Amino acid sequence: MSKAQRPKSPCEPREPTRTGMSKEALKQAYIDNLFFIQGRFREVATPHDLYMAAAFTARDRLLERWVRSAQLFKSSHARTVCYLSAEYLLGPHLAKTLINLGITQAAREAAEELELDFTAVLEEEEEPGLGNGGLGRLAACFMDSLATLRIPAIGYGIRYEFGIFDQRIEDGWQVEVSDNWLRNGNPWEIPRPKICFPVCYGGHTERYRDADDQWRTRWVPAMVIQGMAYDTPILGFGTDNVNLLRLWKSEAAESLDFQAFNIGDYYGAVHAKIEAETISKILYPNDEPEAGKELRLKQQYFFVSCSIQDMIRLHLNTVGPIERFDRKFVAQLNDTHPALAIAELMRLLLDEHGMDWEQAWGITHRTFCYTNHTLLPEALETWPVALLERLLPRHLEIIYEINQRFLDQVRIRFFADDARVARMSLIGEDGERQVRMAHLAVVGSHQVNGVAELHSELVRTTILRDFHDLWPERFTNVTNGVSPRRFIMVSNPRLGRLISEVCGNTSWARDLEQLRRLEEHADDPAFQARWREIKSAAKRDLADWMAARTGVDLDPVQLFDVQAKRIHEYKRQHLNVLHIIRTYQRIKQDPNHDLVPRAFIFGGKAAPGYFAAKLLIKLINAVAEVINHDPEVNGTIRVAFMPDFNVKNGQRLYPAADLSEQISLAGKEASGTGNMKFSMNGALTIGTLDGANIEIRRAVGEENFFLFGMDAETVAHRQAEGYRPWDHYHGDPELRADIDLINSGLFSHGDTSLFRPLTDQLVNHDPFMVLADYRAYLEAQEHVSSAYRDPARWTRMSILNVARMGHFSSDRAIREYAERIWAVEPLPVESGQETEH
Ligand code: CR6
Repeated sequence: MSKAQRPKSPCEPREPTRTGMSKEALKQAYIDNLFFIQGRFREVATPHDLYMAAAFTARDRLLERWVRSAQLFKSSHARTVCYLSAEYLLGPHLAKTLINLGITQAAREAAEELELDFTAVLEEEEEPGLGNGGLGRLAACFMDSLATLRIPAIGYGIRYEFGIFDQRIEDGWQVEVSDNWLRNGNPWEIPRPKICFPVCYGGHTERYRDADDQWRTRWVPAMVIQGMAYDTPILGFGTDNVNLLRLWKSEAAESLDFQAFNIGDYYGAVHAKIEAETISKILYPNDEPEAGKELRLKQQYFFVSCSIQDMIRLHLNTVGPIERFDRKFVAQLNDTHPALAIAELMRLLLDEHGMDWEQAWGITHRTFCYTNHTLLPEALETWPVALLERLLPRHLEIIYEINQRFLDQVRIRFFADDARVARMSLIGEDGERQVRMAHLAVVGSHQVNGVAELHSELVRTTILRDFHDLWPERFTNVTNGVSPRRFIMVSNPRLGRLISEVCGNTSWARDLEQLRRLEEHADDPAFQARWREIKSAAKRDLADWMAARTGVDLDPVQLFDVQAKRIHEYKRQHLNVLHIIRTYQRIKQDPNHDLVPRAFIFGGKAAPGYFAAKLLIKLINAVAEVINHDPEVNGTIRVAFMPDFNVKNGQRLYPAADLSEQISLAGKEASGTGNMKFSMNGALTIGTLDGANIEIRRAVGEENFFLFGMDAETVAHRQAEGYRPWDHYHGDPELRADIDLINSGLFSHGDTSLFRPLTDQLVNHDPFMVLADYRAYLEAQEHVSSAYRDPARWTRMSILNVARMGHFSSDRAIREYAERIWAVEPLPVESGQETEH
């Protein structure tokens, strides 16, 4: 009798079926979860039922570790990081959770024995799109790394009912479809009906004398709603540490409902409920002016108020007293969206806990840190004073007081410098009076960081220069990173397996510097052949997917040239299009022109209200239509637009890319993280000296990176002296021919006006200096082509790119935050059962 068949003796330790990690336990758990949670059995289960059963099976194992983590964190009084972010772009949970649990192989085998298509089960998951782009994805990578590094942390955010819209392409135009991601239920979250907090809006403030005869302020709000917690456990890789992502959903405060019902105002009660629920209804797309978006401000306050109240509750339940709050928690503001947390913590300490200003300010200031993610003036948040006064009158008073005390400091330090005082004030006085959220965030934080070296430098020397003059020690840099679990292991399992083979095991995935060991194989022809086969396989997968979704045939022999990121003028997708048009014209002029065959692949969403970006999508698709159907091109080049670029689709793109387009105007992209994801998957970069490109180039070696274009300093000079795109248009016949071809109507069925807004903007204004970098870009693309003609050379460069990307793990970034900014230590949870790690 084999070991598996032998009945267990009652004294032999049994593997718990509900949370066991063996294939047998997983099979049983799977069937149980299909039946006991969903009332389904194999014969009638839909693909979604099958996915849910798998998700519950993984979740049970998360919860078991979560309880152990929570108990340890509570008893040890560990210092905890609270990451405050309005966005989390998590991506699908299932595959990542299995990897982090170390049971991917066992789960696959269990599925096969149950005659399930494991890949189809994974595909069934709809991702939570609770973010716009890089910033939200960064928050998700950071949550993954915090758990992997065993640092106690809570991520706080909003449980949007509708995340970022789904993108469809119709007649070449972007069409937005609402993202009803909760429609079929969310197996990864646990609702916490008992963890809810009141959130107030409107009304007025009153002065009164307290029991000790001290003057105090009280806020008499006009409206109260409540926020309820939904918790998602986040497990680290190769550890049993589980952290919490706590997202708030808005709802009507029950007492109010009943009150209205009692006095007979049934419709009023229903109305209040709808109004309350609206607050966490929808994620706002960025790249659109916030002006007048009152609901957005309500959202921001909603989630920070719930989060700060929750932190205080947790603190008082464990260590207390309130005076030691900042020893228990450090709170990171992910951009200025949560900056009202500073005023909210002050309010609670002053008005609810009776503290005096100095003490409350000391705690607040020691609690918060702020990350800036943009230099673009239109993305720097400000809120009209009048709106704050109406919605959050007490917070405005507090902001005024913070400002007054702060400006007194400025006046002492910089005597009689009124211009400086006006520049630094938390209140902008030009035009309608505005609260400058970045200034509030800097004044209320003890550390401020940018997200790449160049960006941090520009933060210090441009937008926050005055603040840097005052408090140089407050400013620092932490270059972004991405999770190698998500962006290698989950996205590119073939590459992951090869790396594990070279490194001997999977520990590289939490110690990414081990990728260096690939270097010794960079010139080995056999290894190179395997490397190329992995890339080709990913290209075939992508080609199949694209053919099925878009009808465009891509040939894996072509160089896959990919630009996938939000569509924005500063990212210069139009520069890429001009190169495509140039290539097309060369083919037309000389069909025998010896070209490296290329597939130009784009992906990205445009903000629904950003016309220029939407027109760019139309242009890409219009150019694709003409080129892909031109018999003279004969498939040498192809242009394709991947619809609905999100984490899941990104996972199809990164492994398949040969070339990564990182071509923003220098000084505009704070960091970029797509640049890291591509390079980690063996794509070479064509890029400017912008954001983290600079550090990536330094890491992988200048000879393994296709650099072009002006640097940030040159850009600043040229703009200062008066940049005239017109001169480039007239001075460069090829450039002129490319732009004229767009204007000719060739790509728009003869309509010569369709793309005029775009070409006129380029020729007359060109704020992102596309024309100035055009020629350098074409030259760099020539270098790309000649390198690609030499497969041994290209493969070597590709291997070296991956080998040298260790620095860009989000684990490294989190280690820097932990050591330099947060002063937190790992707290390992005792390991339970054996896994694949
Ligand atoms: N849009 C930056 O533009 C950066 C991420 C994360 C961005 C991008 O360069 O990599 O943040 N900024 O730091 C904002 O969202 C404000 C982004 O994603």
